Amino acid sequence: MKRKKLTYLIVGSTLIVAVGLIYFFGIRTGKIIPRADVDVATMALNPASGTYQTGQTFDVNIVINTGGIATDAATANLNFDTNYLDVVDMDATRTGIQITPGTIYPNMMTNIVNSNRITFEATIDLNADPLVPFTGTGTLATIRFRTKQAVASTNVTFYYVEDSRDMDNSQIISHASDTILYQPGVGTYQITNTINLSLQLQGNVNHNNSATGIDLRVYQTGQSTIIFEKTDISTDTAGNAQFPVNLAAGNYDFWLKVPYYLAQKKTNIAMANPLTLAFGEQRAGDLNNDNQVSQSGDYSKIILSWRKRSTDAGFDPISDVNKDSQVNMSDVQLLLTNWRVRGAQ
Ligand SMILES: [Ca+2]
Ligand SMILES: [Ca+2]
Ligand SMILES: [Ca+2]
Repeated sequence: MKRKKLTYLIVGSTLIVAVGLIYFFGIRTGKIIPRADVDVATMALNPASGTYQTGQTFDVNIVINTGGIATDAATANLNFDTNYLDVVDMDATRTGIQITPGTIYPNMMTNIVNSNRITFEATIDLNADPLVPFTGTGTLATIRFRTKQAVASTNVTFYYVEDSRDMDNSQIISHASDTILYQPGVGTYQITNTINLSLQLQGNVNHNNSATGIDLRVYQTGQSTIIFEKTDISTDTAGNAQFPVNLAAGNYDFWLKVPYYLAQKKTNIAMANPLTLAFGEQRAGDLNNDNQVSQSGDYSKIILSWRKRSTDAGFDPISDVNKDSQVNMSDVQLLLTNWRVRGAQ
């Protein structure tokens, strides 16, 4: 039994050494392609994310990393959403839309944008002798996008089926003629519009139109469902505020409530970039923020701080309706200009 075991051991070891030697010399003579040619290369978009204004252009590089493997060719097939993005033609001498070639594969084979599909294919210089493969990281090509309308996110994706040599596929081909691309990356981009908002605070004797905690609600025109809301808007002393929104092209109603003032609404406003929303004078006196000026909660609040100055204990700045640092008849008079008025719903 012992002898039998020893025989097995010797035969087994010999086989392992033999296979190892065959494999080693196979690689040396080029008859065996090393298994290093697995799917290790990457293709990605740089930048892979970003926020851009409507109507703006931005460049995205298609970046290849061969994973240390010598390569001869690469094909990128990308899809994008034509509702939000266009590709800018970078070659006026050729019909159709072209992107900008990189330099890592100098022999461009295909460069065309059809509808929502970008196809770019290039190889190493096939006339070179010997051939010079590309190894490393570099830009295959650069896409210039132009944004069309605002959206929270829109994707640019590589069409990719592992190991498929189909022309529609994204691939990197090694010098040993293997497909070596591993799952490529996705680009995700946000497109925004800028709103330039302005307002004045009624009766403010200091002409200081700073307001904080302003609530802006946006509806599709004529609808009652809030599709966008921002509750933390602050204006500067001139009453101006600027902020981005993700509102697609279309018409909207804008409802605005400055704390302690009656709400206002602007209806059927076409989206633009930038969009100017001049709300004008905000009517004072809604001291309890129920969007109407009345006895309970508004007038009654003024009485609690009656004749107090800002330096007095118990002075309530909200009751100082005209912002002159004291609560008196002037505040009541200003409040009475909006007596029983309700703000926009
Ligand atoms: Ca062209
Ligand atoms: Ca009120
Ligand atoms: Ca006052």
